[in-house]
Amino acid sequence: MLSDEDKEQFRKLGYLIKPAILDRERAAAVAEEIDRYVQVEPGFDGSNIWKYDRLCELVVDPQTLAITDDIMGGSEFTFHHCHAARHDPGLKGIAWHHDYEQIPQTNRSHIQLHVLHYLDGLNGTVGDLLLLPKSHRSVMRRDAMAFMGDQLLPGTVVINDIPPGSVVFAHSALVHARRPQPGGGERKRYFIDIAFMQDGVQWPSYGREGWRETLAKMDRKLHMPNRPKLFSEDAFFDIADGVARIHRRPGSLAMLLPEQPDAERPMSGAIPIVQ
Ligand SMILES: O=C(O)CCC(=O)C(=O)O
Repeated sequence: MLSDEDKEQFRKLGYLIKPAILDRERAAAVAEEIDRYVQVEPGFDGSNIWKYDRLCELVVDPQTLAITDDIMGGSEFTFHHCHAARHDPGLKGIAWHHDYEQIPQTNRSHIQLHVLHYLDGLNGTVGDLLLLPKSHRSVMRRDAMAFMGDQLLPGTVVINDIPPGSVVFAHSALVHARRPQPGGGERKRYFIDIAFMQDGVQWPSYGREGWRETLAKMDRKLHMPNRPKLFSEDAFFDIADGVARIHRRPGSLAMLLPEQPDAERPMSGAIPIVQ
């Protein structure tokens, strides 16, 4: 599905843009569903996504899953969350941040992927997506760059001209921002993000409550026997437990971990980054 160049770009830069890969009818059907719940459920946060058929179909879209397989290097992966929103004129920006789920942030051993759908594309009105290439390989707090607001940083890639049905595949540790723009006009800003976690480590759950139920309901509804881990709760620990364990722990958390008798001891004091 992905060329070797695509895979290399994702590995090096942390993102890949696939223009117009969702056909117009699919995109329109998903947008219609979003229009409906914007009215009835403005606080939608994805935890009851199983109620929304078009969004569920998007989560298991064969093309998306095939690209995700390639990005994950063939290892299995698990669904974490799906957010969906219609951005109208006046939308606020979001300062530089990343969305890699890890408590505390210490390494980038496994891939978390954000699949960002822009159903109506981006055209420089309402809001642009800003990406900071290569930043997915640095380890930092999610809000470490927020003090920069949405100012352009050296190397920033501005995404403000992509056709309807475009999808951006971004490593979740890639630092990014949303830059607000006045206007809107005919085209709305429909935005959906779907996150997948690579198999091999346990990840923080999506939210504190109801995540097991969400996964179980998605599993029952979408039934993907050839992807047994896609909606498995075993991929997660409860985020509330993770947060509580580090809360107000001062200093170096390393000494709270059990010793690794066979661990190689680096010659210098430098901490090897697990990439
Ligand atoms: O609206 C966008 O294009 C990006 C939003 C964003 O930064 C996020 O969902 O983390």
